[in-house]
Amino acid sequence: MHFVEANGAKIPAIGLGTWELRGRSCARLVEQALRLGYRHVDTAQMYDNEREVGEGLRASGVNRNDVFITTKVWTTHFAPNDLERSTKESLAKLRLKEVDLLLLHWPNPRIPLAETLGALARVRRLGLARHIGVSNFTVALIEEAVAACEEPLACDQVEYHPYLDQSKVMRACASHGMALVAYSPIAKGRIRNDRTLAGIGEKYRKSAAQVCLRWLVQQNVAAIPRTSKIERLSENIEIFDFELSDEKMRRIFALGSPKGRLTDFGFAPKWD
Ligand code: 1BO
Repeated sequence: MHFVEANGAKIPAIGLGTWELRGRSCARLVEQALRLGYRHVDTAQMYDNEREVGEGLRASGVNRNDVFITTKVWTTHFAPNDLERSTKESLAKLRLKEVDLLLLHWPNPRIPLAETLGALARVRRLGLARHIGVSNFTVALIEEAVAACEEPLACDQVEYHPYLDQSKVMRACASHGMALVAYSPIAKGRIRNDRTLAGIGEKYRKSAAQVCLRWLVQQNVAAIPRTSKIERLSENIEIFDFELSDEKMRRIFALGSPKGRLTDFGFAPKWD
C-alpha cells in the first residue's frame, strides 16, 4: 500500500468511498474491500452508513489498527458542544474509540469557523480523532482554517478528477503540508468511457479508470473511489504496478477545466 503523508497523518493512497452506499450492501462492500487489501475507508455522518462501515470492518477480520477510517461532521453540528456530541455519536455507530481522520464536511458560514475549529482541535486532544481536517474548502477557507486552528489540519477532501482543475486548491494544501483527498475521482464513472485515458492505458493493460487513479496518486493525492460493484474493488486498487510518464500526466491534465465540477449544492462555497 502507498501512503500520502500530511502533517503527521499517513493516509493510504486509495480508500473506499461510501457516499450513497447503505445497509447490508455497504457492510458487504467494506468487508470485501478490506479482504482485498484496502486499508482506508471514508464515511460521514451525513451518509447514514457509519454503523454499516463499522460492521464491515469487524466482519473483515482485519485488525482495526491497520485500517484508516475517516468520518465527517455534518454542518448543522458545527457549534462547539454539538461537534463533540456528534463525534461521539459517530464513534458509537462505528463502534470505535477513535477515528483516524475527522473532517468538517462542508463550510458553514453561519457559524464562526474559528469556534468550530476550536471544537475540532479539542476533539483531537480528547483522543476521539487521530487527525483532523476539512472538506470542500476553497483556498480562502483553507487559509482561514490554518490560521485559526490550534492543531494541524491533515487534508482538504474535495472533488477532483481529470475533468476538474483543482490546481489552486492543490497548491494551497501543499503550502500547508496538507494532503488533497479526491472524492468522485473517476468523475462518477464518466472516466470509464474516456478515449484519452483508455488509449494511455492500452500499453499497460490498464483501464481508463485505473489510469485516472494512477494519475491522482502520482500527484501525491489520496483517492476514495466509490463503487457498488464488488468486481470493481480490485480494479480500483491495482494501480501500483505501472507509472505514467510526465508527457502522459500532462495529456491528462489538459482535460481539466474549472467547469468540470459534478457535485454542487446551493450551500456550497464560491469555488476557486
Ligand atoms: C453531500 C456529500 C458530498 C460528498 O461527501
